[in-house]
Amino acid sequence: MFDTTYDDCWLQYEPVDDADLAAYRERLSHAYVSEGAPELGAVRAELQLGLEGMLGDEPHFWQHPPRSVENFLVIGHPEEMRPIHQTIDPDEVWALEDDSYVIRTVEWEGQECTVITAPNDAGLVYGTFDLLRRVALGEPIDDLDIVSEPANNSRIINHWDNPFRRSVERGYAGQSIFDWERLPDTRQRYFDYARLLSSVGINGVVPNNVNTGIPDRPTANDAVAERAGWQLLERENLEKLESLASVFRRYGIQIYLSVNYAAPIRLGDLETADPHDPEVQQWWQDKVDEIYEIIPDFGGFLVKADSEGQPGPYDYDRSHAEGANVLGEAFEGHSGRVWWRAFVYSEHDDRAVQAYEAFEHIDGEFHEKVTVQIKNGPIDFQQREPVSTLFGAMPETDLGCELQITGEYTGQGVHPTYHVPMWKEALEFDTYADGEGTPVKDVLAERDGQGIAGVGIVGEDPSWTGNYLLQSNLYGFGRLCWNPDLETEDITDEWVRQTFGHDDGVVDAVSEILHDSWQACIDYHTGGIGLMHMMYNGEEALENHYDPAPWEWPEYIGATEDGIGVDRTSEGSGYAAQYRDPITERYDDVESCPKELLLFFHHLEWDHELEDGRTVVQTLYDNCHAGVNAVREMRATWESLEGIVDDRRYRHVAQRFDEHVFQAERWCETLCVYFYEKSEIPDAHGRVPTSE
Ligand code: GCW
Repeated sequence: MFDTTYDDCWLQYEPVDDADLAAYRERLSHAYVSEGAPELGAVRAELQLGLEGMLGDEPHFWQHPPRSVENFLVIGHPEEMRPIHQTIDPDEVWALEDDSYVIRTVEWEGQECTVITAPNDAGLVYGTFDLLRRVALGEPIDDLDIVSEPANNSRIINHWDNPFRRSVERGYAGQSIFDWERLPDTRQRYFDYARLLSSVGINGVVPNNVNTGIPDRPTANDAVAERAGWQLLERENLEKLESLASVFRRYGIQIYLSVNYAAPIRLGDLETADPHDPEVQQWWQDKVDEIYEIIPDFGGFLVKADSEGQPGPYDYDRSHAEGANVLGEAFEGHSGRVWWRAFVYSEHDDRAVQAYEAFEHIDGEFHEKVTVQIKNGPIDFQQREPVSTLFGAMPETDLGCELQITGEYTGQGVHPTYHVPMWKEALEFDTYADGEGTPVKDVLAERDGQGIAGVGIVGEDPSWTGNYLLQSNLYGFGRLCWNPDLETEDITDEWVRQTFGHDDGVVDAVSEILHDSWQACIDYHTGGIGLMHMMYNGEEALENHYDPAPWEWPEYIGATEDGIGVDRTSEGSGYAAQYRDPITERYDDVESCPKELLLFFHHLEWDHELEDGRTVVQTLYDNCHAGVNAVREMRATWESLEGIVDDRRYRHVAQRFDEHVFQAERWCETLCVYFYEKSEIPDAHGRVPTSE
């Protein structure tokens, strides 16, 4: 089943430790698995693959409970098999959220069974992956009592893949894996991708870019150039989409589509896409009904409207609620919904304030089939941002959080920047939406129409993610969506062990690299006290947002001769005032504003002294250099694994570390020289060149 031209990621299924083999074999050699739904085929296939790899043999599958053995595995719905409903109260299982599962060791008629049961088919797949993960991690499975419910109802990957041309906007791992020319023919890679996602609990995939109308780079092939994402709503393409859906469905994952707001004009020959126009409403209704005839479990639409050149309701002087609701209404009576992005901004003195200005006042006006999808921060997936004010400002609206798994601003496919700690910080942030103790993760988990979306990272590269170490972000994203209470260190440990094995030296070294990577990334890209958005922005899609260019967008950093930072306090651009108290107060006051966000909220003199006695500019110099040193240490740590980690992955990562060190040095030098030229204050340690 494995195609050797690409990596197995964390589903390596390496043989377990000899000492544990007998215990696992005893419980897992015989399996009695329900039949019927496509998901159940996935359960069997995964058990075969996983157990053959880890225990040396695939299990024997029975079509009734095997009575001659002492132990067996049972997987099925609460009421369909005696070893399940005679040992576990079905009502306990039916009461669980969709996709949940129970794994329990039970005694049944003198035999011991490991039962996996769930309220829906997908839960059985997730439960199977959970059990296999325990084996891969070397954990005991002889006395299990697990009830696992996903905290977030929707756990979705947003691909920014451009169909037909197969490029990926902000993708750093090669071409898109989705081959629309050949669909409805499927590829093994779709199955393996679905397995990776399902193994960490993902339940939705949007396979096309939110930019449905803009090619991200020219192509020589006109036939390809003419076609774009908005055309996926055409019948012929919907049939191709059903083929993809049929693969993902086996793994409990629903397929969605990014759609263009002007689709009624582009595809439907209408003259307007005005949401108040009855013909427009009818057009969307007919289109959605048509989709459900073809794809009965369709997940819904994702929409980028009035943003970066995409059409939207503002074209007709309508609000985003009016714009979204015409789509939402079309989903009445269907299972899916509309994910409407809040990423809306235009020429403005401070971009940070804009999403709130566009959305906060229409809280409560959205149709129940609409979710407003908000990026974690107010700018754009920067190395570190404060948490978006909108999470605490729209109690009457279903909200989704958008995170970026791909590393657009965090070193792209080269720097192994681990995003899990950044996401934890965002999810744990207390919004005070319902008084103290209302973190973002609780706001999101509160209602069914909500959840977390992550901008995808995979491509055709054999590593899937451009750098083997970056697989950790896809893994961690899924695990956190399922359970945002997991600790970063535990997610890391799980990922490293499944990916590189249990050698203590390897586990420690790789974990250390990942845990140091985010702070290092912040330091050399920003100086660590709240600056951001200092990257190159050329026409070349592949090089964009990678190199340093602090002079390009002065409004984001507010650098002047006397100081640096942007006044976003209540007296300044007003961004801080969009939070609830006491957050506003905390950020407004330079004394209580957390140091890591200081220059995001305040414009301070270059020689303003911080708590530790160092000036602003000296702190920037020091942090930039600390970032470079950290990257050098990360590289040295990786190099200590030569000959221990397999050569293929070792060399791939080592080469990227050489590039990473080079790039971190370049960022550090470029930023420091810029700060020096603006401030004319030399580095106290003489590291920054002071003459041309
Ligand atoms: O981060 C910016 C990216 C764009 C992206 C946009 C968005 C898909 O630079 O490439 O477009 O955000 O989120 O819509």
